[in-house]
Amino acid sequence: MVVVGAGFAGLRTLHTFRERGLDVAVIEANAGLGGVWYVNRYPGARCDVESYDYSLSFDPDLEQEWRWSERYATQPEILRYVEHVADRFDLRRDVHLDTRMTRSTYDEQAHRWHVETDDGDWSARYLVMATGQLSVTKQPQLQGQEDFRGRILHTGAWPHEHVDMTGRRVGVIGTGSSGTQLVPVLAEQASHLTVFQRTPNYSIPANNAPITDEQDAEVKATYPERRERARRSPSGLGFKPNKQSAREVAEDDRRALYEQQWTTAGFGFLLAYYDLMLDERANDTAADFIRAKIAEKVDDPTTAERLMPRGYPFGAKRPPVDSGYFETFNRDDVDLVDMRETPLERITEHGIRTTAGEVELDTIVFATGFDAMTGALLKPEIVGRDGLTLREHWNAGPRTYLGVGVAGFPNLFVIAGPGSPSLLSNVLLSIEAHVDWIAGLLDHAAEQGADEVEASGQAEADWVAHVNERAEATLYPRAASYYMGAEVPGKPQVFMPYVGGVRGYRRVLEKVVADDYDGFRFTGAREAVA
Ligand code: NA7
Repeated sequence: MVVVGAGFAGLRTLHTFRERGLDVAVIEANAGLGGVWYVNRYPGARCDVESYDYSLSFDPDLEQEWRWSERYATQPEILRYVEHVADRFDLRRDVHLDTRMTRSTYDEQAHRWHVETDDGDWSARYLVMATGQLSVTKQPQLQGQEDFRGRILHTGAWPHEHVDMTGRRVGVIGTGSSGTQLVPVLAEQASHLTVFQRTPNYSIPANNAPITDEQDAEVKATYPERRERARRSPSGLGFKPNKQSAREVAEDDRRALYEQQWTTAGFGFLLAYYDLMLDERANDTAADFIRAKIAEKVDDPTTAERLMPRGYPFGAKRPPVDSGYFETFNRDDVDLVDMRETPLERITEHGIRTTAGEVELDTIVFATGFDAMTGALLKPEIVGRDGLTLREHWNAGPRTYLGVGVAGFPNLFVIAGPGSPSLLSNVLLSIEAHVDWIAGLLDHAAEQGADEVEASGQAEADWVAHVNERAEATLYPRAASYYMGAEVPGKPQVFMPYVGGVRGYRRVLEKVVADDYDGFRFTGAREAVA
């Protein structure tokens, strides 16, 4: 088996399949392990899922021995955890760093993948794409960029050496999760910070805090229950959905619940009422609450107004979970430029020019995000049956069966791919669920004497229709988001993740198993066996 990517998904795949006796090689383009956590080294980078949940669940000893220091772990701490996991399970010996897959071709006679890299070729029965959902950075090509005399950085490709921002005038373009995490920390370092905002965001406070020994002991005493709660929750975060509608409760009660969620729940605020992502008027109540919070936090009313998201539902773009983002705009050395009022005209030699004039800068940081979900899958060329490339197959948007398999691409599996809950969930839990499920699928193939497993075209078409139908019943498609493919000009606009939730999705997977992996075709070396 060749696995592409040595982040959490690739390492978990390696461990699981090696334990089952397969020869597994992981190829990784970066010089180190960790995937997104290897490259997103910008100041302030941290996870927006709680540490105890954003961790691997397959080994109880690992759970017990690792000590998280904060409720939301920083990037360096997560990377240390990845390194620990790699050492603990002796994973490094099968990881080939600094190796990029350039092309993979399916051999229909041999039922094998021929994998080409920039450091030699591989042949494997199975090809697993564990390339992540947010790993290809979106690098804007702004007019005049090449004229800028200072330094341009991207949050998702942050330099490994220390970047000293002391005394620098810094401009940040982008106010998604990365920008929102970066801004308060950069403001402490830079002599002056200017934030260029295109779309305001409904950011929720993280309420981050150190983890005490008592808290750690408490979680560790009941870890299996916590994991089970997460698996049974729609988000994979363990939050129990509130069965009430936001519209059916008295205003005071609603405000009290929002207030409580606001100060405790982080991402779980989105689940305060079951219909926040289903009903526009229910959603408005949460959006109004957040706008009022922004007004409370930001002293200058004009700046507060500019920071308030409007015109798209709360949650339809992934909400950032911040630590002091809005409050940062109360500093004298931080400015907000609203690019809707004063659009960016060009990058100049000395900074950024908008219609309101030039802002002089020493450093520009692009916090402009990623070519989400499909970027890394379509970067190399993947050639399936009859010479069809994945790019051709997906020219109108990604098509998968269950987010795992692709018709016409036998023995190719995607971990947490488009069509799975992936980015709408605790992705670590979704990754582990996929790896274990694929293990069961390949066991079934072995029992059948099959060496070729392929999603059928009909199963794929039905799943794509189901994913779209479920998304259309929600408010998710009502924003220009990366869920929709709206983040990259020219990308097909299709809703990519499955909105049915972790729990609902698990039921689907269980049903497919109960129906003898319905939707997959199992073929032996010579003949179809099922
Ligand atoms: P996001 O969430 O995609 O945010 C990117 C931000 O950059 C967003 O505010 C964009 O505005 C802005 N952007 C993108 N391109 C441009 C250009 N050309 N000009 C101006 N502004 C631009 O990426 P993040 O890295 O913050 O977060 C990704 C995920 O990482 C996050 O959801 C978590 O899961 C962790 P827009 O909204 O498109 O108007």
